[in-house]
Amino acid sequence: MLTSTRVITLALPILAISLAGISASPAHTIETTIEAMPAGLETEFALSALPPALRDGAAVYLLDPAAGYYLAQQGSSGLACLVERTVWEMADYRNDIYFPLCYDAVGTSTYLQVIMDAAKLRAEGLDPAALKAKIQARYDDKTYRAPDKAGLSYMVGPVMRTETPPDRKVHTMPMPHLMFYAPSVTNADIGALPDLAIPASLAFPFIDRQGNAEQSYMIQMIGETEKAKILADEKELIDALCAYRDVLCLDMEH
Ligand SMILES: [Cu+2]
Repeated sequence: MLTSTRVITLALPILAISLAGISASPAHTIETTIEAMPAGLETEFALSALPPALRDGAAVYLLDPAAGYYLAQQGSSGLACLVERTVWEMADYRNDIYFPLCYDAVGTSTYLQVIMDAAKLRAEGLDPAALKAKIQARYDDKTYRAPDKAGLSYMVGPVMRTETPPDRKVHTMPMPHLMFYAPSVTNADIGALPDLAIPASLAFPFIDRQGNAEQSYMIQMIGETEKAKILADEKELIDALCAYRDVLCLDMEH
């Protein structure tokens, strides 16, 4: 993820706009307060990150923006899912980041814990730069560690809105993929040559370093045929997300 200085750089323009009595267009207003999603929709969205056959056994965490994530549905398989709204390594609090993801048991006690702590620290009022520094410090002092065995995170849902290819800007798109834990592995290690602007270069495994070496993942995109099936099977959810908030519509560029 790229570090963004959006919050700081936009503070003055937003002030100037509001003084002039003109409301900024939604695309350019950076709201930092998160609104809770309807629980049913958030649950379905979170579980959409898993293949259908694995959903019944998964735990689901929902976000109370004022407090953090809470366990809404007990699981039995060790898998746990949520809709991530705060990306600590972005150092930017937006209210329009939404991506569902699930972790296996070792990922839940490590990476997912970091995601949940980030939401709680945001709720407690820590600013985004301080959040990033705090999470990194916890990795540095080994409070947080990468999982001690291999595993994966499922992100095979039909809709995600966060920084994505081709330009690491925020887009709403279907990009179903799997993320295998690969702490400290680099693209050079596996001979991969990903270029975010060239989709074909992302069709085979590459490393995405998400904030630090510990949070490096080997990404495997889901193929076009399977992706088309996911989009068809999840049409109801796709429509419900779009009806809920226009930034979540797949056919609109925001
Ligand atoms: Cu991912």
